[in-house]
Amino acid sequence: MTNNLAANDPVGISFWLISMALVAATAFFFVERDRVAGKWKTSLTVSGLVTLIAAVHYFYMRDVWVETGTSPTVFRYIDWLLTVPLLMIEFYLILSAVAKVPAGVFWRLLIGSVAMLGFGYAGESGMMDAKVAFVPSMLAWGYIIWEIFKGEASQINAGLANANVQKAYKTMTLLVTVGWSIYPLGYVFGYFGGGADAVTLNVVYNIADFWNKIAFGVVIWAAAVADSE
Ligand SMILES: *C/C=C(C)/C=C/C=C(C)/C=C/C1=C(C)CCCC1(C)C
Repeated sequence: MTNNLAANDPVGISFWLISMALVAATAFFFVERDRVAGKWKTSLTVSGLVTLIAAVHYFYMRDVWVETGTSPTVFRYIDWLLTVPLLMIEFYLILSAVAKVPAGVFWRLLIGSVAMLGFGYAGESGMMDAKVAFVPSMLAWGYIIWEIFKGEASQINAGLANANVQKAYKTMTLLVTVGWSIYPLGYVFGYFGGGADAVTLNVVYNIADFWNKIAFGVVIWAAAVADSE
C-alpha cells in the first residue's frame, strides 16, 4: 500500500467507517448468541457471518478505492454473491425456528438473488449495456419481493402463532423492499447519467450495505432475545 486515507476522500472514509461497524457488529452477534434460546442460535451465527464476510471485503474494497479511485466492482459483487444468499437463508431460518418450511422457499429466494446480482454484475463490468442489464435485475428483485409478500414464505408466516417471528419477518420484508431500493438507486445515479459516477455509486452502495447488513441482523437479534425471555 502506498496511499493513505486522505481527509478529502469521503468515499474512502465511508469504506473505513463501515468496515469498523461491520467488525463491531460481527463481535456483537457472536457474543449475543449465548443469550438466546437454542432454536435462534443459527440465525445469529448467520447474521455474524454476513457482517464478517462483508468486513473482510470492505478492507479490500477500501484499498482498491484509495489506491486507484475506481469502483471495486469485483470485490463488491463477490461480497454480495456470498452475503445476499445468507440474508435470504435468514427468512428460511427464522420461520424454521418455529414451523416446518419446505426447502423450495429457500431455493426460490436464492435463484432470484443470483439472477439479480448476475445481471447487475454484467451491467457494471461492461459485459452488458448497463441500462439493458438493469431491466432483468429489477425483475429478479421484484420476484424476490413477490415471494416474501405473497409466496409460500408469507403464507407460512401468516399462519404462525409466534408474534416475535412475525414482527421480525415483517421488518425483514421492509428492509428487502425499502432498504434494498437504495442499491438500484445507486446504480441509476452511477450509470444512467452518461459515463460512470464512481463517487456517488460507492457512497450510496456503502450506506446501503451498512443498513441492510447490520440492521437486518439487529432485527433478528431483537426477535431472538424477545422470544428467548
Ligand atoms: C449485503 C448486500 C446486499 C443486501 C446487496 C443487495 C443488492 C441489491 C438489492 C442489488 C440490486 C440491483 C438491482 C435491483 C438493479 C441494478 C443492479 C443491482 C445489482 C444494483
